[in-house]
Amino acid sequence: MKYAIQPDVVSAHNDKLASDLNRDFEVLGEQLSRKGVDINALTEKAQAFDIAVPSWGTGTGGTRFARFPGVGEPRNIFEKVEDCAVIHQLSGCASAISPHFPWDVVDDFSELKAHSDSYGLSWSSVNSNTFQDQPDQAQSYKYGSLTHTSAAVREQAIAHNTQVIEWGKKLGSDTLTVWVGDGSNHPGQQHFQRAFERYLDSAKAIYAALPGDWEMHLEHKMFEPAFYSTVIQDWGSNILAAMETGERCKSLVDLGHHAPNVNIEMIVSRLIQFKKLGGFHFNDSKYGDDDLDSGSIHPYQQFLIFNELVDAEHRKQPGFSPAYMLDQSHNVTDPIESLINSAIEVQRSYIKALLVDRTTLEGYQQDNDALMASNTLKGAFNVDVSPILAMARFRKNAAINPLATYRASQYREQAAVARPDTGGSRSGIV
Ligand code: LRH
Ligand code: MN
Ligand code: MN
Repeated sequence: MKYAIQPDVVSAHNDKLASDLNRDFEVLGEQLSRKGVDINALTEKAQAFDIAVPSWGTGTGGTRFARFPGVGEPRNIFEKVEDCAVIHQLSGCASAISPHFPWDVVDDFSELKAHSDSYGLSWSSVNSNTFQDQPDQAQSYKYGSLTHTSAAVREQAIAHNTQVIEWGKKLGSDTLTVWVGDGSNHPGQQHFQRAFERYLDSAKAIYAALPGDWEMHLEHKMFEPAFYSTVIQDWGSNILAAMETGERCKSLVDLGHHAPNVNIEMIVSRLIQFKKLGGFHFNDSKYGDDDLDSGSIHPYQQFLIFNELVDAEHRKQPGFSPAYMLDQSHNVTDPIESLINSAIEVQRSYIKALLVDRTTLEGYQQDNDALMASNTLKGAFNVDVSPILAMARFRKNAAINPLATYRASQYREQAAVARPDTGGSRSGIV
């Protein structure tokens, strides 16, 4: 097994912090035991938690106006894997990578797989891209892809998706995620029903190429790049498409893809109820599809989403196994730092949601005691579970303080030397 950062850098840092952590863990353990909660059981849950990292998140993002790359950014998928290895080594909770094609150019898949295997990383969902034109492509996606009025364009977009499935098989993935920007910019430009019918036909054609043990996840987004209407604009269109397409076709919730103030946790509940929750793209948002760091703006919303997820886990809801992934764009931070921080912030929401006393909450719901029901959730949210998260990392030989360890390792400074002509992977529009 290879390490992106020398293990003695991590252990030297951990040695300095271990005794303080043990004391904090003991104090929290005592507080929780008074509430009948076993801190070690929670720590095991934290150790088992894992969230995938998007390959495109390892480079600086940018906006429609500018991109300000940092130094030593990965120039290809092999270097992105190395950065993902850092994220997992220090956070202990991000062992899978989600690639995006053709942003990730791969000549030799077995070489890439051997590279990721050497770091103990695996591959989660594979993403197709029919929202941009590639230099060598015959048909343009200017007016859509899977929903285009021209059959030739739709066929090209379907063929790309089936190609992505083939590539995913070589990496050991088991999920295809499809997001299209198809829609219109002017009222009247597109016939709503016909466009949706074309989408369903295309989705069914892709689904027919899906291996029997794979899932297909459809991702909705309200607007952008289409600014008047988007074909898969909301969870309603999404679940309808997933239901029409097939049992293993499910909806994916990207937190930034909804209208402001929408109750995302209730959408999650509905999708769970109908066995259609495929997975998540975690990020945070203030205005639109901002792709800000997870939990940086609305940590309580993220907790309430996990409250629904833990509730489903608790009730052993049939068909419940959502895939967790980050989908962020980092404009002003070191992407490795943001991704480490965000993975831990999502893990934090999960552990806090596990603290909710479900029997007590159910009693308050039954008695219509709104205030105490709300306080039951707030009580769990207000617990600082940092010692549990740090202990989970320590027990997995990850870093007690990941960011301090990362900075001490000088990984970025070394990458700046090793990767002089830094690239970048993500355009401003997504
Ligand atoms: C679209 C999106 C989708 C894309 C990614 C790059 O806004 O969230 O998941 O694949 O960004
Ligand atoms: Mn997304
Ligand atoms: Mn997005």
